[in-house]
Order: sequence, then structure tokens, then C-alpha cells
Amino acid sequence: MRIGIVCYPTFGGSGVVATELGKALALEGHKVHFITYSQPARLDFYNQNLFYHEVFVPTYPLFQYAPYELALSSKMVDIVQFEKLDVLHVHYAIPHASAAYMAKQILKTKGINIPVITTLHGTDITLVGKDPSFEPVVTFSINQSDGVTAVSESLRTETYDYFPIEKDIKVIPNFINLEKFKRQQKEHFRMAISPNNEKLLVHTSNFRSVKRVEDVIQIFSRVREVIPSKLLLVGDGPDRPRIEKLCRELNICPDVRFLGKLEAVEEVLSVADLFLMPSEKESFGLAALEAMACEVPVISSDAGGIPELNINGVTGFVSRVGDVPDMVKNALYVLDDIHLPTFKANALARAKEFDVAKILPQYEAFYQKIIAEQLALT
Ligand code: GMT
Repeated sequence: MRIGIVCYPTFGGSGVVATELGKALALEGHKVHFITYSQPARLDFYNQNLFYHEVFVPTYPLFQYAPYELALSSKMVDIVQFEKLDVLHVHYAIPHASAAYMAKQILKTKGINIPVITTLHGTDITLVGKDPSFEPVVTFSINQSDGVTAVSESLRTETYDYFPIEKDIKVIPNFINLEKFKRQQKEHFRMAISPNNEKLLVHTSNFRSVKRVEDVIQIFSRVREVIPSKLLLVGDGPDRPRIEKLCRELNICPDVRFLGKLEAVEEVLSVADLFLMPSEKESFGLAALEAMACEVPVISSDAGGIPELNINGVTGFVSRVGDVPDMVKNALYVLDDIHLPTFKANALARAKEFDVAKILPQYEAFYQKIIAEQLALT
């Protein structure tokens, strides 16, 4: 198939999923065309089947806000026509689904019926999409998509709860490349961080309020009182200054390392004993899946789709959002050397259920179904 993928090119979960999907499809022999405003962060290898088309937004003194969505629609029209794409797959509804709708209408006037598939990732529904500034457009463009997928049952349910959606939403969960995300021998790194064999706790996020990074710090601070441990924080974002302040107030700075945005997260996860994800909202929790693939158990909240991934009492524990005491209790249980090896093995076994090799055929079958349905209409 010739597939167009539209996504955010950043480190965010939706962009990562879209890019890894495109890479996996290219390895299967499909021609994959990324259409974004810059090179996707994970589009880091050459493959003859991978193509990248940059969306350029001209500036003009009249524009207080550059009309990215229009430039994106125009680029989609151009690439669908020139590359003879079979399907457009847009990740994250805002503004990609409405830009695709516009492209589809333009292409119709040229006698081309391009099937559009929208994948909902989370905040496009649970946070930003619900805002009255966007809701009518989000509802319309989801209903106008030829196929819609969501990354968890929870997100599917929330979408129906919040929006008058008439379309069938197919759940295709996120996936993991187990070749990249696997526990590696990084003993020198572990020795440098925890010279006295302290336990290593890790949190990865974009440091936005939905991630509740303060809870991460509170959990760590109380765990550290019982078990000698260190905390590694990967990522960056608006809450970081507040988090650094909290670490100072709790007097735990020597045991907390801010590593910033990292490309090779798997190297940090390879030395970790426990992953913390106390999020307020989380449609799937890709960062937790990455940790589990590196044999790291997860202490998480019960937000959104996390309980579909992190099996309570098996791959870690799930607590109610904000229940820090319960998360501390569970973290101490998992970190106990009697329990830790079992949780690590269970985390890996669960991650294997989300192997890209298992999930990719679901996307391919869905593309074929939607393309066939559209062909039948013409
Ligand atoms: O977590 C974020 O804030 C980034 C966001 C995104 O869209 O880039 O992630 C969402 O999509 C990921 C990939 O499908 C999911 O694994 C995350 O759970 C989801 N985040 C939220 O729902 C908050």
C-alpha cells in the first residue's frame, strides 16, 4: 500500500506511535509518506520505502497565527495526487483530522476519493478536544473520517461519552519494538548512578500537570526513607521548575537526577527497578509499556487506559489517582528483593503482548478494510 502518515513530529506519544508505525510498515514493504512540519524525532533511519514531506507555512504580516492547517491540507492534496496514495492516516485529531477532511473534499473535486483514517491518542479527546473552542470541529472531523481508531478501550469509551460520535471506533492498542526496547547490559551506568546498589526509580514524561510529577517526587521521597534509592527523571516541560523546588524543600536533591529529553530512553530503563506513572489522565501509557519491555515493573494510577496495560498485582500495581500512600506501599512491596524478580519477568511478558509484530497486522487489515469500503462507493 502507499500510505500517508500525518502526525506531530515531536517526542510526544502520538508522534512516537505514528513514526514507529510508519517505520514498521516500510519494513513490510509499504511505501510510507510522512507529512509533518519537521522531521519526526524517531524517523532516524534510512529505508527506501520511507519518505518525508515537510509542510511549510508562509508568513505574512496579516497573519497573527500562521494558518498551519491550510498548508497541511494543501500538502496532503499534493502528496496524495503525486504519490498516488491509497490511504491517509492522521494521528491526533487536532488539527490533523479536520485538515484531512479539507484535503479529501478538494481531492473529490479532482475525481480522487482518498480514504482518511483518524487515530485518537488521548488529550485530543480527554483534554484539548473537549474545549468548546475545538469540540464542534473535533466531533465533525471524527464523524467524517472513513475509519477511526483509538489506542485503548478507555479512550474509545471516553470519546463516545464526550462527543456525539456516530462512527464505529476500532481499538488498536499501542505497540512496542522489542528490538529497541529491551534490557541492555549497562552496569557501568548503574554503578555511576547507584554506587551503593541503591534501587533506581524512573519517571518519563513531558512534565505537564496531567502527569502529576509532584506525586512522583512524594512517592520517591517516602520510599527513600525505607529503602536506599535514587530517582531518574527523563523529559522536560512546564512543571520542571516547580518539581525542582519541591526536591529542594524535601531535601532529596542528591538522590534525584534530571536527565532532560533523551533519545535513548531504553538505556536508562535498562538500569531501572521501578517505573512511576501517577498520571491524572493517560489514554494508554506508552512510556509505561517502554519500561515494561525493559523489565521494569510499574506503579501507576488507574487513569484512562493504564489498567488495560499495567495488570494490578502482576506487572506492578494500580492505585487511584492521587493516592500517594497506596503507591508508596505498593512500591515498597515491589522493590522487596523477594518480589522484584517476579514483577520484572511479568512486566516483560506483558510487554510482549504489545509486540509491534502483533499489532501491525491489525493496522494493515484496517487500512485494507477502509480502502475496500471506499472503493465500493466509487
Ligand atoms: O502524554 C502526553 O501528554 C502526550 C500524548 C500525545 O498525544 O502525544 O500522549 C498520548 O498518546 C500516547 C500515544 O498514544 C499515549 O500513550 C498517552 O497515554 C497519551 N497521553 C494522554 O492521554 C495524557
